[in-house]
Amino acid sequence: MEATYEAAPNIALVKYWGVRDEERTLPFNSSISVTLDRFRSRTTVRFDPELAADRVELNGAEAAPGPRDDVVQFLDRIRERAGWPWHAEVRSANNFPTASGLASSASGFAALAGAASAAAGLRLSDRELSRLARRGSGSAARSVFGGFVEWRAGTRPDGSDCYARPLFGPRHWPALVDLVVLVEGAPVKTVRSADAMHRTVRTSPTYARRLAELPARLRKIRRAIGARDPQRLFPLVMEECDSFREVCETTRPPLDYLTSTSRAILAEVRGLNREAGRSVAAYTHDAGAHVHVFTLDRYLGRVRGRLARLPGVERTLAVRPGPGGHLVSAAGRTDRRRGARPKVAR
Ligand code: 2P0
Repeated sequence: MEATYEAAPNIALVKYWGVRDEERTLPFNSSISVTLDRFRSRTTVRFDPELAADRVELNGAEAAPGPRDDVVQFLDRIRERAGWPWHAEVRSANNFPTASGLASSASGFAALAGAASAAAGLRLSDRELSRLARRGSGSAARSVFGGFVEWRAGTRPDGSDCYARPLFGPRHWPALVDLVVLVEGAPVKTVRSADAMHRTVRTSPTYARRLAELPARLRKIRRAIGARDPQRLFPLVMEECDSFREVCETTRPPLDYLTSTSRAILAEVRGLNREAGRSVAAYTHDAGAHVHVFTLDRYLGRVRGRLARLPGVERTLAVRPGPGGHLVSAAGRTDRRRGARPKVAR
C-alpha cells in the first residue's frame, strides 16, 4: 500500500520533440539520453481507503492545481490497471531546484510510476515501468534506466514497442563528464513542452527534414558512444542540438529557450574546440536556458575555467552518468543501503 522510489533526470543527446499519438504519448522519433548522477527525485505513494481525495505534496508544499492534476491523472491510470479504487497520498521531493530547468518532469514521473505501481501491488518489469512512465512525461521513459539510454519510438499503433532500454551502463565511459552550466535569470517555461512540440510539428518548415536526418544520426551517436570516441560524438551532439534549436526557432510563434548567456556558452564551446584543433567539448540544451557541456576529465579544468567566467553564468556542476531508478522501500520493506533521504547536490 506504500512505496518509495527514486529516479534521476536525464539529458537527451538525441532529442524527443514531436508526438505522433498524443493519447498514448508516442513520439515521432527515437531518442538517446544520459541519466545523471547527483540529482534525484524521491517519491512516496500511499494508497489509503480512508482518504476522500488524492493528496499531492511537492517539495514539502501542497501541489499547485496544474501539477496536481497531472499526478491525479497518472494515479487514475494506476488505479484502473490495478483495479484499485482508493485515493492516495503522494509526497515527492527533488534534491535540486524544481524550477531550475533540470528536467524535473522526467525524474518526477519515473519516480511516481515506480512508487505508485509498487504501492498498488503491480509487479512491473523495468520495460513495463518505462512504458508507464512515458504516459506522465515522455522523457520519463528514459529515467527508469541508468547510463546511456535509448527510447525507441516503435511503430505499433498501440505503443507496445515504445519503451526505453539501456544502451551502455553508467560506468561505460568513466572519463565523460556533463558540466551543467546554470545561467542567471533563466526564464520559467510558459509553454508546456508537450504543447510546444505539437506546435513545432504543425508549423516548422524544417521539421520534416529533421525527422528524415534522425535515423542516420541516431546510428552514428550510438556507435560513437559505444566506441567512447569524443571526436565522433561531440560534433554529432552539437549538430543534433542545433537541429533541435532550429525547429524550435522556426516554429510559429517561435520557441526561444536561450538567454544571451546561453548563446555565449555555445559560442565559447565552439571557440574551445577551434583553438584545440579537435573536439574537447560539446554543448547541448533542452527546452530551457541552462546548458549541458560534455567533456572529458582531462579537459574539465580548462573548459570549466572558461565557461565559469562568462558573464551571467551562475554556477557549474560536474555530473557523471548515473544509475537508473530504484525502489527504496515497499510496504514497510526498506533498502537500508540507499539511506533514508536523498543527498543534496552541491
Ligand atoms: C527530451 N525534452 O528529449 C526533450 C528535448 C526537451 C527537449 O522531453 O513535460 O521540458 O513540459 O515538463 O521536462 C521535454 O521535457 O517537459 C523533453 P514538460 P520537459 O528530453
